[in-house]
Amino acid sequence: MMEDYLKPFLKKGKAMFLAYDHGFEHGPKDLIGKSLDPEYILDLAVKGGYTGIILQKGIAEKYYTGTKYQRQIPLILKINGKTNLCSQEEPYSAINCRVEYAQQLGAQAVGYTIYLGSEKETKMFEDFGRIQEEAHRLNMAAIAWIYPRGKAVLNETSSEITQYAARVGLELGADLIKIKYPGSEEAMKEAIKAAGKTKVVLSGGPKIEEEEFLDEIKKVIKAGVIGVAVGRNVWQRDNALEITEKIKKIIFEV
Ligand code: FBP
Repeated sequence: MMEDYLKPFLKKGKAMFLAYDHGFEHGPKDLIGKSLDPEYILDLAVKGGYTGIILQKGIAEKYYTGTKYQRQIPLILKINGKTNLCSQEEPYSAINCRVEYAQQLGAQAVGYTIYLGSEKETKMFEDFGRIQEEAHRLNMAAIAWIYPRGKAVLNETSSEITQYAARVGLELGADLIKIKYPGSEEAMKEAIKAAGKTKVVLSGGPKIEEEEFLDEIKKVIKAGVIGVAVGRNVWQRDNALEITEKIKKIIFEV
């Protein structure tokens, strides 16, 4: 029987997550202006009505667990991570937190990045295999970021490879996958088909023009994603709350 592990994170069956693990993945250079402060981001997530916040362990421990935020917004704890300082040719992102500890910190889901096509993909499949079973044992959702990457991957966002990523997410037992925009509504539709009963959210990407970004969200929602997990396109702007309202309208008012 399939449990509804995603329930705490959905509103009307839809998801709007604020991602904030970039200080680790890209360095503080991404955290422009006020976004360097985790409390600013948590306030934004609550005020904006996000249905989940994505944090790494240290930020959860110091700014979320046992605070008012824990009562206000559900947590997806990202349990692996890497910096962009080392070679990105065959990426692997190491686990830095146990699923059980994520639960102790108040998380109801864990997130794990798989670099599909990397020479180290087998290790990531093993990791995620264990993580998914442990998460479900603890009644938590297992969310996979699936990013095709490595020398064998010629185009990280082609329609074909995005469908492959989506299918691997289903076959590995992810409750939800976070994938990048494959360039069109049609391509996203195909990826969603390949994902079967595994739900799909859009991964935001680097900051682009507001109109272009909102248009991308409209297209993927039409294609059938249940929502978005965004970071830079929201909190790298001065009008973070305003753009949040626009995103919310697109996701929830269809
Ligand atoms: P964005 O909306 O800012 O793209 O965030 C999504 C995300 O997956 C983050 O969770 C992560 O830190 C980042 O993108 C990784 O990006 P990449 O590996 O493509 O550089």
